Amino acid sequence: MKAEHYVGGVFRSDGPSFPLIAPADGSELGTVPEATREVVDDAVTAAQRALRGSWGTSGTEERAAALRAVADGIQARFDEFVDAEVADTGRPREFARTVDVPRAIGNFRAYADLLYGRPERAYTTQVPGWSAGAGQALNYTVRRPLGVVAIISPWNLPLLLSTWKIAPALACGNAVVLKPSEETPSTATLLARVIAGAGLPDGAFNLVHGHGPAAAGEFLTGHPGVDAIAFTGESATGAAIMRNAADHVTPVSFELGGKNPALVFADADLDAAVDGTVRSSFTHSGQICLCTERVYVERPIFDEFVVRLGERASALDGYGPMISAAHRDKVLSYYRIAREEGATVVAGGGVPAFGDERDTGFHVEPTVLTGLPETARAVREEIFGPVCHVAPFDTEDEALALANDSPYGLASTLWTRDLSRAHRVAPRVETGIVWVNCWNLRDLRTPFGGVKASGIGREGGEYSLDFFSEPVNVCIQI
Ligand code: NAD
Ligand code: 6OD
Repeated sequence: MKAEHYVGGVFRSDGPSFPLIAPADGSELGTVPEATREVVDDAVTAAQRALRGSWGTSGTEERAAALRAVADGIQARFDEFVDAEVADTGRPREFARTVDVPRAIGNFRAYADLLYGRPERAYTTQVPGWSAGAGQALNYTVRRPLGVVAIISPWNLPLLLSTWKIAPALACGNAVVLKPSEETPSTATLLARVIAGAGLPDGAFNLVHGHGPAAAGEFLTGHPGVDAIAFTGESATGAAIMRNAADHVTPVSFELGGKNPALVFADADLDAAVDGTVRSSFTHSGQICLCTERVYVERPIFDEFVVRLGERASALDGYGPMISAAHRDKVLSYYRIAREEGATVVAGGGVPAFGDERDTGFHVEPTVLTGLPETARAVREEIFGPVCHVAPFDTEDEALALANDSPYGLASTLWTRDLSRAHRVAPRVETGIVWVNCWNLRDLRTPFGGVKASGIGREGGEYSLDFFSEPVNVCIQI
């Protein structure tokens, strides 16, 4: 797959480029064009032109049909999307086949359904009103697109997370400029090919590749022609984007980092809690923002839980690599820091030796740690690798205090058979999502997002439609 920009309906790859490295074995997959300021300007101008043209006056049915055509187009090239995501990320093929590509299709279908199902909710609501001293009035609300939306996406779920924003942005009638992660450009390029064949007017969707700081990402998020920014990535990057966007007071929707806690109560189904924690800590080698990195276990079952989790982590195989050599080194540096801070390494803690081509890739071992104080860097900072620290607690209040003592607040997981406890504890955990006896069970209509340093705003269903459109009050005196 050759990475290309897609600007105003034209594919191009002019200008400088950089190599794309396969994390599975360190080989070079190809090159990626680096968008200059001029390419970014062209993309924003093309988006503005689309809004002044037929896209700007498109109706909900037309847009829903366009979203369905994109979903069908991804479905028709399903295996190409799987191949591209596997090559860029090194993830297990099964993960791309069952998660990434089906969810991308689902993202477009979900927003097409929302438009068809409740067009009046997405675009108008009627409120008969009374205006004091001026007689009766009819007030109604029109939902208007924001304009040109910049979407900046990360490398960990490249297609899933970019389409999670592109679909609602287009559904609301915005024009999009996407800048995917420099590490994972391929499925975005393939998506542009699908969109090019799906009947959207030129400029409604644009794609520019490149890096973030002092490059395409910064050019785009500081661009005066950009009307809104939807970003997923690290919290520090979110802060940099906010500073850059401040001059133009550009609205932002942010999905940021996490240091997600799991609380395992002594009354939990232990098999389910161990299984669930293996999934929540080690899926995609811990490179999902929702992954658990802090596990708090009620003391009577602490020892057994640690032994069982350690055994399961040591037995894992078939897992994928870290996205890059730099990220592998970051994760390994936390393994070292944890040891220096006094951790007991129950499982993993190093680099696996496979005896095949994976040994030149960027793999690290699934790792279980215990024995660290809550002040330790390995307990407080997001590592974004296959690692969790397990600590004991004695009371429900202590468990909550431990879970909430974090600058982050994305997702948490509770394991308990006591329904009253689940209802009592869930609203007191300071995270945007609380899973009870499950993890990452998704309904695309529910509010998705984090509190504290984990984000601003919510995505999903009507929450995304609310961000990507502006309510305008129309007041008619009767
Ligand atoms: P990152 O912040 O390094 O990069 C994300 C994107 O931002 C990339 O496209 C990058 O090029 C761009 N970027 C970087 N600096 C920029 C700048 N100054 N201006 C504009 N754009 C810039 O994140 P990553 O390493 O790709 O992804 C991992 C991080 O993302 C983790 O912290 C993870 O928790 C977070 N994440 C959060 C969610 C969520 O839903 N909350 C989902 C996935 C990932
Ligand atoms: O499932 C989703 O909608 C979603 N946004 C997942 C994010 C995962 C973070 O890596």
